[in-house]
Amino acid sequence: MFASPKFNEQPAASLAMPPLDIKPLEGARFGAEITGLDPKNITAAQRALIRDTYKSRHGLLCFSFERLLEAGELHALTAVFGENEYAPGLIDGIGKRATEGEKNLSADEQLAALRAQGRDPYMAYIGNLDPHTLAVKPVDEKFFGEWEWHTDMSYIEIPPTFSLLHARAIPEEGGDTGFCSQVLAARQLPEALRTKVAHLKVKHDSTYGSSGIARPGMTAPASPMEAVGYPHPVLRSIPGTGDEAIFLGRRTNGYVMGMALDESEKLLDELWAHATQEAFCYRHQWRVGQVVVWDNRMLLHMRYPMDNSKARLMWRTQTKGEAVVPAYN
Ligand SMILES: O=C(O)CCC(=O)C(=O)O
Ligand SMILES: [Fe+2]
Repeated sequence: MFASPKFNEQPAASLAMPPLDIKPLEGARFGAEITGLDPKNITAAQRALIRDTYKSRHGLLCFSFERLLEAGELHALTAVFGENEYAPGLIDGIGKRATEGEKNLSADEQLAALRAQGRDPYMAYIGNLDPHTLAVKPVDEKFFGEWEWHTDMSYIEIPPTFSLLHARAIPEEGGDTGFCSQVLAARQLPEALRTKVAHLKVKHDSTYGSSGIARPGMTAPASPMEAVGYPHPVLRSIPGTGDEAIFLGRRTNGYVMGMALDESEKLLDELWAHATQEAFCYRHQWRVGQVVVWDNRMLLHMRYPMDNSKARLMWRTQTKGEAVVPAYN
């Protein structure tokens, strides 16, 4: 079980800096809420404290701010966790396929084109408001429904480790974000199931975003076996903590490599039922201004439905990951 960390114990160096208030997230077996951070002036000692808290609280941190952040401030907070990764859907191969006119552009050329349009390639805007004018914009009805459990961008070889969501506009009700600890899920994996999956890989599909909307240039595969994605080990090891986590990506178009499709479907249903048990989950109700950071290696997340007459806008950044380490070779 997760030990309850002692939140009052701060390193001596912290006495010289503005104090951060750190407390466990209410109602969760993991996660901490941090207040008192000035994202324009993050000290080395605060950085170390944030990283320690993230580890002791198993990969989920909520920074509460009383105002909206500037893009540079969100990037400064992102830099505490790692190097920027491109937002999905902007660069070919990262949640996007080249359209006819764009074929053969290198990543650098695509980047230059985005910059020329004034687009920040590291920032994703997720919502039904125009990110610049804040005018309501038409979106697919699926946006308002339930978004499936997933880890971000796990259809690429080296998925981002951290994702940061910054709440710009949120409905009074609905649109919560769920998090589910895959470290807890791995600890409670029945032995027979562990033995069965220890050396297996699951392909994580890139066709659809988590709301079920097809990504730019993508069309439905004939079957999960043909889906475009990347195979990852079902059980991964997390460098730095030594923990093991279940790594499933998303259920839609998931495929256990080497199995007959019906066998794969059955095993995935069993794994998902285990991995998403209520006991491993926490449901976050947002306040405007908050930034929630999670470790995609340790946690699944999903979004609860919301009323289609309401507005919700998040900014999201993500950090470059490192090679996925299988728990068993
Ligand atoms: O908007 C949310 O609450 C979650 C969206 C999501 O899955 C993400 O930003 O990765
Ligand atoms: Fe996501």
